[in-house]
Amino acid sequence: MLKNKVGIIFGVANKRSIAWACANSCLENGAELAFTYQGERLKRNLDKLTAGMGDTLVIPCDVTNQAEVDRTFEEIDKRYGRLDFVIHSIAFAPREALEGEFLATTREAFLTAMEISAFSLTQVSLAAMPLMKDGGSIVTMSYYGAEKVVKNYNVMGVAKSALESSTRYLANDLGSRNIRVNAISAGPINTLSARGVKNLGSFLKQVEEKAPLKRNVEPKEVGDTALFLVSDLSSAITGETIYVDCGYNIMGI
Ligand code: 1JT
Repeated sequence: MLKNKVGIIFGVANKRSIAWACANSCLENGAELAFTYQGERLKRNLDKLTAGMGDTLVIPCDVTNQAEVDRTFEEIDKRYGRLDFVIHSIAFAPREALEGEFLATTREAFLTAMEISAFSLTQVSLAAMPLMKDGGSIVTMSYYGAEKVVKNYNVMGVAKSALESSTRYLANDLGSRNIRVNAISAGPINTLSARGVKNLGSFLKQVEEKAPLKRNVEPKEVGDTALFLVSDLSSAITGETIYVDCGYNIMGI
């Protein structure tokens, strides 16, 4: 499905990352992939995960550093001279901001969450654009807290709202180049990021009880949706937020 397509994946921290599930779905379908990481510790994880994959591009990219973002796409240009898709699976907010009242969010926490979790999609899309010569597809990850109040999600919910809105504005700007931009709103998954979250267990249990499918989402199901969105099967879908949440979001009481 992705034969002869080149993609780059932002946000693999370890084997449980949503980004890694996306990578596996894409690799099983013939894609050529490059990866970025933030920080030396995460480089070692990524080196281990990509060890069996031959000569894979693994590039440092802290999105708060514009020079690293520019260099990332220069490396892609040097190696492949083109790019077909981007999977953006990065977010951050200081731990203290993800508990207690949203009201107590500091300026610094707010700006950090917005910069890393929302602005980075625009930044990466602009840098990817010139390499997407035959059109392309950009996919990002959101969460239900963008749309409804979820206890403790706080400033991340505000950042995810901005991310989903950015998805629509970018889809409009890039549509004439046949570049599509979509978000996946995944149900809660027990990843490294989510592990710091108070009461994640109770959220997982709530989904099992309330979601139409009576279970939680598997990372592979998010990966397979990303595969669909970066493939030509979704050629008329852009600016959307697609829920991959076992139906949780459709339920009222
Ligand atoms: C971040 C973190 C972004 C955790 C995230 C996230 N998007 C989803 N999750 C999982 C989650 C988090 C909370 C939650 C439910 C699910 C942590 C690091 C910063 C970025 O609230 C109940 C808080």
